[in-house]
Amino acid sequence: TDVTVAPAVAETADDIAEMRIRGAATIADAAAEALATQAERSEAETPAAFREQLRAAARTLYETRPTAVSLPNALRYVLRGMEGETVAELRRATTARAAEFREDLEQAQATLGEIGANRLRDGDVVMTHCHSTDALSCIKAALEDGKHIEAIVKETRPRKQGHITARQLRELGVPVTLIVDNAARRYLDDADHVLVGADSIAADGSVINKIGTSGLAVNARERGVPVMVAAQTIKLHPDTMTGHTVAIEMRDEHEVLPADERAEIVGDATESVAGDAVDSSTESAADDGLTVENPAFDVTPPRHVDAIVTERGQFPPESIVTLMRELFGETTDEPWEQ
Ligand code: RUB
Repeated sequence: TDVTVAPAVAETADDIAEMRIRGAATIADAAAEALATQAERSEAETPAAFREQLRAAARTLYETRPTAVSLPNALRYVLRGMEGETVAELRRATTARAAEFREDLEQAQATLGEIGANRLRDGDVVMTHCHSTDALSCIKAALEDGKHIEAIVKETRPRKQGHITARQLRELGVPVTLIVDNAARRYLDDADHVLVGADSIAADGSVINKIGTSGLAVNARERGVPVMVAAQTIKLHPDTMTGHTVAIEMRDEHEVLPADERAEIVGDATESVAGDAVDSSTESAADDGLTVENPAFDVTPPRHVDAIVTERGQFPPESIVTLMRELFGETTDEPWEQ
């Protein structure tokens, strides 16, 4: 069935896909808000039509980016609250459920921050990767406890989310040293913790986060620097309990190598095909022998992680599955596929 979603939902989906809205927690919040908007603006005349619209909106949001499980977890949570006999009841229930989700998300991040702050001592230096609101919540709480914290912030190529982290830390008054990713091992000697967030956490305690996290964790282990992962339980990936792996998003190569820089390496592919019109969108597919890969995330195995900090407490990665079973049970469904 061809069900049109509210323009505001399509807009949010586009913002997520294009990373104007990014980071696992922020994506989850925006997705719940979009479902509430769909519910509010729905002109469905029957409960069945309303439900179908909400499911279509959820599918549109779900298809934006594959790695952060907070997105499907948010959609699942809101759709499960879609209960009622009339359109008015369904609308009320769905918007209330979305509001509840968003409040819980904010509360969980604050609670997680207080728990994580216990690991940070006065005067500690923290090395960050990418930009994680869960990780920043730990630093914020440590500052509120009166501790002095300094940060070494990895730039995080290709999208430079480290700049967002640096800005927000400076707003909190934290002294920041910004480094390129390649300098991380050298500066680990000055760090007391590596502190990162997560897009997904698998049942074996593997942490899926921004590309480069796993290499950083290996180097931190070698240097004896503990690795702390700040991740609300919304980051726990239920499908991994039954042996599924987490999809790693591959993003557009132009984030790594803009077209004009590519031309500097291999020449202008559009010129080399004499006389033929070359569609610029397939330009990179031209057989010039240069492949650019742009995976957005990687997997850090549990042995390189010291602790996963959630709003439900801190866990060694190997025991996170206990919490997952408690929160999700053994099975999950995808209500937007019904
Ligand atoms: C963001 C990223 C963040 C996690 C956690 O990647 O890897 O570390 O999403 O963030 P991208 P938060 O920039 O590609 O979305 O703690 O805010 O959920």
